[in-house]
Amino acid sequence: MDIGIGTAKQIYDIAKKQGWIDQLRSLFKKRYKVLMLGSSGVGKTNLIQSLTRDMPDVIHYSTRTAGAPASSMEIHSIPFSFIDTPGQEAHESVRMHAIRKHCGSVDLVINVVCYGYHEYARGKTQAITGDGSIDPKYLEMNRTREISAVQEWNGILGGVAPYRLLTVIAKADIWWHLHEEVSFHYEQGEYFKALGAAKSLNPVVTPHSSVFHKLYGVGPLSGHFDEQNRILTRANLLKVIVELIGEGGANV
Ligand SMILES: Nc1nc2c(ncn2[C@@H]2O[C@H](COP(=O)(O)OP(=O)(O)OP(=O)(O)O)[C@@H](O)[C@H]2O)c(=O)[nH]1
Ligand SMILES: [Mg+2]
Repeated sequence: MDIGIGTAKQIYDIAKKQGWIDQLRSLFKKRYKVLMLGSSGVGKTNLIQSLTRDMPDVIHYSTRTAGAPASSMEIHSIPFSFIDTPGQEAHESVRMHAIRKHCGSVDLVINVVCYGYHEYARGKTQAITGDGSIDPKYLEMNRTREISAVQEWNGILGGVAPYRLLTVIAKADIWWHLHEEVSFHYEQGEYFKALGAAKSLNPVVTPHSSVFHKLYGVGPLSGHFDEQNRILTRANLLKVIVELIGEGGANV
């Protein structure tokens, strides 16, 4: 039952007088829930950290996510809870449990991808060729993994739903010189076509960079992505999150 405006005003006045107005405000403020998905090594955890920290530390491969921790934060005074998930194939049961647990109460799904520039505990010799460049076959293999990752959850979270899908292409500091090709892949190309039921969540695609970091500490950075780009893409990401939060998909 909604309380009337008159009653709400009286409660507000009493709380103000008695000095518990801040507690009252936070009690009535909804904390929006964002579910973070994406295969291992794409940058989900660093991305959550980058929302409240200017430049988070690079995450060492030995400390990848194992559970489904929640981080509380405010963006433009709006309270959020970001649920991180573990992307590693071995953690499938933890991930699926988190998806099923939160699917009825989520306000936004953020799906993190990085055009194949995944970084794992192992894989450096496969990723980096003798001349220090990144092997295109490694990237292709990981792009296939990104598609498999979507197909794990699109049947549960896709379809008509009261939340939207935001695809964040992380690691722009590495792939920015391929901007058009990368955007096409996620907005209209192979990846978009594989979204299946998740297409009804009316996906929005946006680039991001949490840290400047060479792949496996060796691969080249884009050379076309500077500090200004980082600030602008980050500001845009925050804006899109606030705009999409609590919005329904295409048919709601
Ligand atoms: N260059 C670059 N590296 C990044 C970026 N974001 C994350 N990384 C690095 O990529 C690696 C993986 O990042 P994580 O945030 O741990 O990836 P994750 O998606 O949480 O992986 P799981 O916990 O296994 O699911 C780490 O070494 C990060 O520091 C980025 O924007 N740019
Ligand atoms: Mg993680």
